[in-house]
Amino acid sequence: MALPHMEFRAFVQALKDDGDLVEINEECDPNLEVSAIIRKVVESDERAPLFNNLKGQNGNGLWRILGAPNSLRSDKSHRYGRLARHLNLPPTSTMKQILDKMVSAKTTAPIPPKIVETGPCKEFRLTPDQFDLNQLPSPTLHQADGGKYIQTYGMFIVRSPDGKWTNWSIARAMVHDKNHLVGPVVMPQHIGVIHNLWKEKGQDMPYALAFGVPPAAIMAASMPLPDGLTEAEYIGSMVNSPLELVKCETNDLFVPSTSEIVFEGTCSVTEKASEGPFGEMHGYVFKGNSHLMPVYTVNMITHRKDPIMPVSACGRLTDETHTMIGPLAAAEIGYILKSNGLPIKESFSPFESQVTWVALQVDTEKLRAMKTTAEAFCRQVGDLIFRGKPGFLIHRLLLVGDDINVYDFKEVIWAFTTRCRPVMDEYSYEDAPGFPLIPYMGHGNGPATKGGKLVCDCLLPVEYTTGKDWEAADFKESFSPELQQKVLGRWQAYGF
Ligand code: 4VP
Repeated sequence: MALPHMEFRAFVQALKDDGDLVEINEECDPNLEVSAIIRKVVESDERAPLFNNLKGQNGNGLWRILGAPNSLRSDKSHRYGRLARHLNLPPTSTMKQILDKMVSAKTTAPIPPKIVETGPCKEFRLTPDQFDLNQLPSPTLHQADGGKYIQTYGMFIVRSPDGKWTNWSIARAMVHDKNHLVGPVVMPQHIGVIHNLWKEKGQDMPYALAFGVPPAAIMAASMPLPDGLTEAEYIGSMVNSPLELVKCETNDLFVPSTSEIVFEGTCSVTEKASEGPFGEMHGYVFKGNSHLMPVYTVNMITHRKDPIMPVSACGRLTDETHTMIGPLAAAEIGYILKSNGLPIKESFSPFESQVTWVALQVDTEKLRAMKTTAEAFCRQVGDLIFRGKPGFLIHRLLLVGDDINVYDFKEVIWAFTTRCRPVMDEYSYEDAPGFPLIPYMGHGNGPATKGGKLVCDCLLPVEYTTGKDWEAADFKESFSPELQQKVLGRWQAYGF
């Protein structure tokens, strides 16, 4: 078996070996019961549940379900162990080590995938007369959802009509009828960009939807990489070996050979159906909130033996929409700023902001050497990020000094509340594209798709000129190292 980051089945085994899996052999109902369990799991950083016995499985089951595939662990020393296992990193890795790995492929040569003749994903093959998506254990994830959200952690594979760009991404989709899905295919997401290219040609867009793909692949599929970049090659470079892909049965797309389940078909450029509502990443499901979205026809399903369908029951903290979407956007944002010569050291999206913020740690020595002004610097940052796709989901960029660890929300919120003067130190972007899924956008007072964005300057003016002129009123900065050592050395003797 391949290493866990290269094969989903090996990843599930790695979680088991780590003591990070609960195998549930009792029958569970994919209609809400499975999701209620996953929700309890992610809200308490519990071990990932593997549902081996889904109601309706006998005869119609087809798949098992792995819930919470990339959520947090409660053991602080392995907090990001599930993310680390996606990338072949030690389970004790820090978020910085994980994000550094994700951007490592920026500076190495792309490694194209290797095409193989066949693979485990071809073990079983079902034509439309042999399946009914409504009869299969497609999960209902929140009671107000508009359908069965079968697609929350699978990877869509689409290609531009000229064949030059193959995009891998996650986008949600629900069951429409026995052989159709429906889901948002929207700008500026790359699946929306490529769908528009097919629409211009007047042809439906071929797609593959691969569930249980190599974990390294799903990480890259969740990162807002540049337009035109083919994720498969980026991942090859990131893991330093080519990914093995096999051709679909009914179109010319290629899927990871070890995928658990593959749907193949076309996404219509003309036919739409009602989609939503769906309990989303910000923690809400707005009742009755449905929209017309493109319909996907499923022409073929292939799968492994006893396949495992990964499911993200997203909502309130902390699930895959937080552990992946925010940090991976932050990594890309940090990379863009650095490669434009700006003195940014670290970049992270605090979960506590429901991943609507990105905190940027500034190298203030380099900032001072720039001899810039607060306004000019903040505008440089905002213009680069809020006008581009990687900043689409983010509504607040916080600039903080070197003394603030951006991976620690307690530090970020301290800097924000004490150093950023409301209004005067905030630079607004009312014309930038906005993320309609955030409740204050889509269900707020202003336009749903525009504005509501700020750069918040949490640097005090001296940090731009002469440097920090304060000491934190805390244990680390307000007492000499000798006194700190003395206190720590005698801590138990004091009676603590
Ligand atoms: C349109 C983007 C988008 C991003 C994350 C998510 O959970 C839903 C939609």
